[in-house]
Amino acid sequence: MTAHLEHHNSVAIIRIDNPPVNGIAHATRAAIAQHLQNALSDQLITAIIITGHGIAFSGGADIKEFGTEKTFADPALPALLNQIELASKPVIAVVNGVCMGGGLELALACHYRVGTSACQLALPEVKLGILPGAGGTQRLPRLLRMETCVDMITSGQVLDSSSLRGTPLFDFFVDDTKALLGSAIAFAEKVATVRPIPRVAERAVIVAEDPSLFEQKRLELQKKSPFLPAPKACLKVLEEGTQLSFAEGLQMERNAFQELLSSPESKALRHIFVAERAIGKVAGIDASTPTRAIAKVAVIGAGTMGAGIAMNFASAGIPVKILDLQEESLSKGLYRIRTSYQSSVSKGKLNQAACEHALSLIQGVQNYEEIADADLVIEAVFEQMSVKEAVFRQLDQVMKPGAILASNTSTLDLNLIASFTSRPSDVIGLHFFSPANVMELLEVVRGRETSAEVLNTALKLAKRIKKTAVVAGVCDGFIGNRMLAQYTKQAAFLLEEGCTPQQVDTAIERFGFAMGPFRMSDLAGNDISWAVRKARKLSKPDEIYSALGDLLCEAGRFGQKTKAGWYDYQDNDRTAYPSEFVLVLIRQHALEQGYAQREVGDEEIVQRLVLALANEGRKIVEEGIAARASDVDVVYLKGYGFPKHRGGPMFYAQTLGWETVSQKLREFASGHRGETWVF
Ligand code: T1G
Repeated sequence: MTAHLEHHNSVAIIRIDNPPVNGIAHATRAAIAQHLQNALSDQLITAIIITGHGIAFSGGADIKEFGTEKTFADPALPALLNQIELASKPVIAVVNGVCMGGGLELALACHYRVGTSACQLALPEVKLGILPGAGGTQRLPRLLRMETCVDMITSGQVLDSSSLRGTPLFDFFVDDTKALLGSAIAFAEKVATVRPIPRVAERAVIVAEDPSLFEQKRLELQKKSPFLPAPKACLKVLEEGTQLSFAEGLQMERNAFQELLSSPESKALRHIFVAERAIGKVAGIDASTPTRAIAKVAVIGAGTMGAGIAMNFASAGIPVKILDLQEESLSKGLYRIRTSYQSSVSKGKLNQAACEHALSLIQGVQNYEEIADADLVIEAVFEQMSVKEAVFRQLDQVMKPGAILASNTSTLDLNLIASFTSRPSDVIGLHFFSPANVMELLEVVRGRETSAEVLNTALKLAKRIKKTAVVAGVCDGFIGNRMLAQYTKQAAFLLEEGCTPQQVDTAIERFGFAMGPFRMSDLAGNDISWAVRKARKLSKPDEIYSALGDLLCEAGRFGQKTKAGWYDYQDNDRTAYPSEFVLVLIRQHALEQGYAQREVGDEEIVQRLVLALANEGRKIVEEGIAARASDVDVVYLKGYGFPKHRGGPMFYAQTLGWETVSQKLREFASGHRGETWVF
């Protein structure tokens, strides 16, 4: 939580030391200020270096202090940076590692910057719903092209330090990272007597080469992130800074920073930042938990999911065999993979060499013996227990001892699947989301007997294939699909009460979802959920849900693939057109069932849908299926498109207040299909 001061002849070295990433907490700021003062008043010191201890220079202001009085407690970061900039002796930032946010702003306030390669530099505040609040928007444009500053600050993009070598941001660049500090000390001794001391604030702002830069970017940001105020605020502060003095620009930036810091969007994004890091804290797993080496993977089933799953491993450089007993589906699956990679190449997302390398790691096979030596096998066959049983009994016979047996099941009982084998502690669920090679979310389903070693191996492997892994217990639908079932159920009930599909979709899309439930269902295929309802009717005959979805499918309206679903569609056009047929179907159904019709406002539509998610999420946490509410948020943000500026269904409910939520749930329970509200 501090910083240390050491001397090297006439050079003082202030080393920021606040693990894990040298976040600039209040205590750190106070320590740096104290050491700076001591070095300035020490007659023997002619130059001062500031650097980081360990892997980072600094990951920025300490996010964990946001929302507390420590954020602005003296010395506030801007005041500290002002002290550095006005120091009477040269202060040199030695960027030894990650240098982000307030960390980069600190380096910018120094008089010189010494860099080395392979360090991450960014002003990522916009990802937290704020903007650089300690001079970053005013100092960076005095060193780098405005085009670079606009991209960096409005997107939070991370740049490698090497890409900035030779720009005015670095006064000296050391190739040999091991010699960084020694070389920097020599540099400090060289500039110790140079006067006047160079101050970034005294440089002129670099004007944009393209005068339409700001206008173009404004239009782009409005389209790309209409619900987030921070990107637009970043652009505004950069643009206005070109017309103001440095001091006026700092003040304007500070005002904008404080306004954003208190915004609901920033609170939501900061919640997500912490939530995404909390998911890795899993009961029974710690640094001492062993893992198994995963050098070879096998996938059973070459369908859409199996092919997508296999791509994740090949793209991560892990050889993978796809087994499908049907030659036609195997060749279809391999073809699907090749065209998917080629499509990424043609879109410029992948280079040809990487495409060929990934394809070289994928092999199609047609008998189980050929996958026996895999370290992990993932079953991705038809979602029916009898089919899973046959596969797992076969795997149990064939797979080498110690192989991990995973199922991609999206709803079925993993404990039952594990019972088909003699090694249930090696069985785990790896629930990928379609398209499996694109969607970031991975539900890692922990069976009753899944060993800690197997679970830990799956969590480490998820990082290797760039997935966000959330651990789920075993229940119908695990976390996301269980919540989705309640969401879609309420959507259909709203139709029975008098809403139209476009009214429901428009309301929830105004809330921030990219696509409402009915447009989404038409895209995914209404027949998919139809099959799930039919299967569930066998296991849960008393389950109450609207028959509208079944009536729609019985009319052959499966969605975009049949050019008719909840909406009508035209050839080569994905536009969803309101359907007169569907409106008649809905009204006829409501009439036959005797459902009273009424006007339902957008706010109620949103609350019925979002609180259905939160209500189910709360039960999922209470039952121990999810470890914490923020894990539920991560699932719904990463797997189901919950708008990130709202923080997640649980964060939304917590912000509303659970007492208010309960009051609204009681109201809903007294309304249409009230019996379905269990809370
Ligand atoms: N403050 C406090 N803790 C932080 C932190 C920060 N800035 N950054 C990371 N951590 C913690 C994180 O919570 C986790 O803790 C551990 O470090 C490892 O993180 C005025 C006000 C730096 C690139 O937005 O991008 O400066 O869970 O898993 O993958 O303008 O963390 O282990 O307890 O992500 O190696 C601006 C955010 C702040 C940078 C490292 N800075 N951090 O990635 O590790 S606002 C940021 C990152 C600001 C000024 C404003 C990444 C990383 P735990 P990790 P990583």
